[in-house]
Amino acid sequence: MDGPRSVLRSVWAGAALIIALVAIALSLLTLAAPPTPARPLATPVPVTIDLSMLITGRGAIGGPALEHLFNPEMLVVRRGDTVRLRVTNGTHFRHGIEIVGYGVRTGALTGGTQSSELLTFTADKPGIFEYRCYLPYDPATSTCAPDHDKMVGHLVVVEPGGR
Ligand SMILES: [Cu+2]
Repeated sequence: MDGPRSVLRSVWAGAALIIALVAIALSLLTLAAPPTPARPLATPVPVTIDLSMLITGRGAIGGPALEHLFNPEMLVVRRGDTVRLRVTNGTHFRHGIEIVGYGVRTGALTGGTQSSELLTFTADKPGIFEYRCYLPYDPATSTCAPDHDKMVGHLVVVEPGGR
């Protein structure tokens, strides 16, 4: 006894079944789709960076410094960058800085006058490079200080990808 109501119910049931099947098929397709590969980070374009460094002392405010240092004691740049490093001597003694392995150094920077020099180089070698004062301690000429051997810092040249 199929009355019009029963036919209508069958049609609705059929439609619901089809919708459910389509939904299941779509969700299966989504699950089966290969994951989108992570997009690699864009490699940074080499830039020119301006950095500043002060040769300074620590300890005894208003009196002679107890120790001398390069501030900052570590510089981090990317390989390929052009570095413009302004080095200023803020101490009372003569100092000079050289980046070992990079063949870069200032002249002797006179103490007491805040003399400075701009070093420009391309950071073309990755790795860690020491920078240090290359003028040995000589009290007779006010050159460097007794803690000369402690005046070291590091230039860190990282790969552009960030390793
Ligand atoms: Cu020195």
